[in-house]
Amino acid sequence: MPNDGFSPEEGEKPCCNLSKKAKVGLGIFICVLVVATVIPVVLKWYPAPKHKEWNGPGTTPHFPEIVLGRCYTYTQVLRPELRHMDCQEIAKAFMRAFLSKDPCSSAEQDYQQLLRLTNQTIPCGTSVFWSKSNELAHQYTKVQWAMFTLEDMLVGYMADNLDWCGDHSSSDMNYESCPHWRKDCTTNPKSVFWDAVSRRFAENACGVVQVVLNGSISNTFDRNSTFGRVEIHNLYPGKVPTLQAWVMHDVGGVHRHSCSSPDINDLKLILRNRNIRFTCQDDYRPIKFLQCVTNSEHSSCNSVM
Ligand code: N1C
Repeated sequence: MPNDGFSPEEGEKPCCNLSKKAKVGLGIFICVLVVATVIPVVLKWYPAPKHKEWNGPGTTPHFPEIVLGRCYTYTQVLRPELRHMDCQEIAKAFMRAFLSKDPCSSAEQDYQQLLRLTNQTIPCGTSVFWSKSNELAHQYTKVQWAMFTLEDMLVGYMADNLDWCGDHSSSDMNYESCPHWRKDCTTNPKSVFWDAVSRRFAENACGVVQVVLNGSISNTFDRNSTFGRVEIHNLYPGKVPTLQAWVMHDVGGVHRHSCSSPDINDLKLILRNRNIRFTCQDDYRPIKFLQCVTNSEHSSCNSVM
């Protein structure tokens, strides 16, 4: 006889007019009900620690995976001479530098292990610095394969364009927000990182070094930029005889500053005091060529080609 859920099956006590299936179903229903009511109550009493809210963008989604992936891309594909580097350890050291820490008390010391693990030497005369000319400087080193910006080095390559921070009350990253360097604090994990790696990049430079500057903006040479505040002060005069500056102007853009501007003279004086020779050239042709690739019709590009 088909079980209609009401007629007791053979061998079952007649007390409950429920089939075995119905009882299991009821049991599951009660369990789900209990879990659904208990969990929210527990969470209300013991809420997960909420991250503090900051004014800067939060950690880039999938930050650990991106860092690890970039490390492998760099060491296995782009620069296989570095294939012996331990990307797992490098990525761990990166996380350890800022996780479970107050994101406004970051210190260069936190990145020492990462710096040690990513130590990389490049030939003398191949360092390229930049300020407010991020894209152009990297287009330049992309075609001049033997030249290196910091982002052409492993540590800079891993972190380029990413955001990250943690929180002292949690072992997770804060994906919601991170301290903004001006509105919250300068000693945040990202600013401290760029200062630390930029300092090392400058300290390790040797031979004639170059800097790509943006002559179309008001702060062509900015004493408060990473280049003006950190890098020029950490070049070793014994190792770096000359800094060559290329002051580039946007195609068809304004010429706010050129090599003869007082701002550039400022840079010259700082370097002279540090016993480093300074040379400067406006619209350096090899870089101007790159600008003209995408603006070939502009009249200022006629004389370049
Ligand atoms: O402050 P900047 O430029 O003068 O910094 C550029 C200078 C370069 O020579 C690099 O060696 O300092 C180094 N550097 C980076 O490589 C870098 N990559 C990404 C400094 N900052 C870097 N960033 C991010 O860009 C970082 O978040 C920092 O705050 C900006 C600085 O860019 P900028 O003002 O144009």
